[in-house]
Amino acid sequence: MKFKKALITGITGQDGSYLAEFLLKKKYIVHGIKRKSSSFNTSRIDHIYDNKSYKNKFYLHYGDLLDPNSLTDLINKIKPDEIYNLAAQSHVGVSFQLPNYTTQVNSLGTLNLLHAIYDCGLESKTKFYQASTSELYGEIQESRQSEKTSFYPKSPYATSKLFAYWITKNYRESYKIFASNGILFNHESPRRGETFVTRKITMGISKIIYGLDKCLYLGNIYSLRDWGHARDYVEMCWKVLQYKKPDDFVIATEKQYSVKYFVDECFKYLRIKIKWYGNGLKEYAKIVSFDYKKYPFLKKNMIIIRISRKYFRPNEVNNLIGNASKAKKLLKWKPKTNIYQLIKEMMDADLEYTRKSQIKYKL
Ligand code: NAP
Ligand code: F7E
Repeated sequence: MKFKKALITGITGQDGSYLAEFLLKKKYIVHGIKRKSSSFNTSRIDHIYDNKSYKNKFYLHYGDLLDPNSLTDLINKIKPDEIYNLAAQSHVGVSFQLPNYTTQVNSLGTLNLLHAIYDCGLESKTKFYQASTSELYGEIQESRQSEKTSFYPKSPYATSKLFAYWITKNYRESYKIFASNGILFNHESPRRGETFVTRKITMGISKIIYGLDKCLYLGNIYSLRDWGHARDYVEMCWKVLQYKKPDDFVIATEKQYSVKYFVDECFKYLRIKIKWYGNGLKEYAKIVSFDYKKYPFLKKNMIIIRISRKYFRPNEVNNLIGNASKAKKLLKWKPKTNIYQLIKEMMDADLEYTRKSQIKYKL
């Protein structure tokens, strides 16, 4: 039997790790590109690498989206059936500080990959998935954003991804490459980077509960997002490439919540009562009541959340909610995880992680 070969860029990231697991279960041979780093950057995929049943099925290669030679060499050698381009400088806030670098990786990096497919003469063999984003909608032009909604990017990150979206379409039209965009709304998990807001909240609360920190500082808590689970969304990345023709799809839960609501629901799940006071930069939340035996490091009236100017962006995307009707109809999309299940999974994982590191810390 001939197994399909997939090449994943960004395999060491949140989505890359879930996608690798998903494709291996589907009997793919999975190749991943990791970049050179001065310390280990494979913690999200070490369990796959160490799994003996994936021997000769899972390969890691050094490469970088900014090094076209490394991409052409790998694509030529592997001749993948499917490429998933998940690598990116993916932090919107950071993109304001690194606009040039973000543009090189996210825009030119995508072009480098597409052109490598063309250079290797694999236009009719290799399908290409581009990790596009709801950030393209930025200043929203329609109350619910679909594939037909106009884009209005509001950050260097979103602008760089706009180029990547269009160059993917260009290579589809010009060279008949099966190249598709998945326009994914925010998706989170216990593997989410710790500087994205959901993980920052679940990790921050866990540290306070175990006495390793005192207060969590946030930016715009009134920002509204459509949050799904990364595990559900990588299945859709795969489905986008299994569709009968290359196309663009919005993937979203179609439900919207504020950052403040996410915070409130985390505390509700933990059965810790908090109360908000003040407004603007002076808004804060205090602990009102909790189980003293369960949470010995907490104190009544302790200020647990404060707002910091540091986490506001020069240009904010205030309000995103997707319309995923097309994916629902054509790809049979149905989100499996709601926000409460997501919060439970993230809180449980971070409490356990922090409990273990606290023991290590004390030793
Ligand atoms: P992530 O956790 O930040 O992972 C990004 C990955 O890209 C990491 O593996 C990183 O390597 C790699 N990378 C960065 N620069 C690179 C370069 N120059 N060459 C090669 N690899 C490089 O992101 P994610 O949340 O998994 O998101 C996956 C993709 O979907 C990204 O393109 C993101 O922009 C897009 N997206 C994400 C969301 C979301 O809500 N998560 C929504 C829409 C679109 P290191 O591990 O070495 O840093
Ligand atoms: O911010 C607000 C912040 O950084 C969400 C990336 O995966 O999804 C992600 O981009 C909201 C923003 O994600 C803090 O201002 C408040 O309004 O978790 P985030 P993002 O910017 O939506 C899209 C779809 C992608 O494509 C990106 O790759 O939360 N917020 N206080 C905060 N955000 C952060 N990071 N930290 C705060 O303290």
